[in-house]
Amino acid sequence: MLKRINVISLFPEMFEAMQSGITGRALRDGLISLEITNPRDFTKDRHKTVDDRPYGGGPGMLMKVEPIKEALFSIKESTKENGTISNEEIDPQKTKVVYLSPQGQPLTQQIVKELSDNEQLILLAGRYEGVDERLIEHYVDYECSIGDYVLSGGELPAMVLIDSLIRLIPGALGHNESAENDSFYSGLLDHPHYTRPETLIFEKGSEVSQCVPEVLLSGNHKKIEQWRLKQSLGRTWQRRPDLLENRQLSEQEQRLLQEFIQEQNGIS
Ligand code: 9WO
Repeated sequence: MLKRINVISLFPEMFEAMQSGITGRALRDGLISLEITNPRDFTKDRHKTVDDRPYGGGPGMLMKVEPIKEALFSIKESTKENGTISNEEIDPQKTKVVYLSPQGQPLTQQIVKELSDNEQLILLAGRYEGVDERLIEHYVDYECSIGDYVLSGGELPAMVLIDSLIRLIPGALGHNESAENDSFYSGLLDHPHYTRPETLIFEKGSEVSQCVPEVLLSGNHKKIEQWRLKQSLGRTWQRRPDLLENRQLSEQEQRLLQEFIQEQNGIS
């Protein structure tokens, strides 16, 4: 069970964004603690230097090794002394250091679940062109990517990971936001959603109007549940067929998907 998330970042202010919404409530309720450590606070020169030149030359800089090392040590020391906010101890065997980078393993809901089995995660958010490889080899347990694009640093990916981790903590979501209903919980994409009004007219004076699917107004909860599952299966088949390759479909699911495909052929 995850109790403490530490982040090593040169831009601690960015993590104030976590104080909003579901993550903010979970932090205020003390379900988990989030602390940011700035390597700049561990520099020893009067210019507080946090970058250094790469061996081999070329443009760009790397993060200076010493301040990251010191930041990591200080987190490990404070964990020994304090454990969590509620003074429970943290098992050092259940601590992982995670580096966010485009070279890492792709992040999935399954990986988020596995990472949430630790008691403490220390996330390293890189800047510039990254960190010295030996630092990764020696301290980092898991290197993880949130997608195939380059950003200016690991902070946003770290926040993506933190958000997905906090959603899994019991009590972090209200009854109306249960994790079981989340897209990907069942390995499928979400079904479409509708709210009031029952008929939407997008252009004034136009005949073109959009209605809510009949079944959702029927009050027949069994039928509604079946329709939603069918839509989930159909959309996954249309948009992300790769997700179905790694998932066995039950007899009912196969039948619903066949119906979806049939109905679809009727339309186009
Ligand atoms: C910057 C750069 C500039 C010139 C030539 C090569 C270069 N590579 C990089 C680079 O990859 N910078 C990274 C910036 C270093 C590690 C932190 N940064 C980062 C992390 N960008 N994107 C991520 C990231 C992390 C997780 N998932 C997706 C993207």
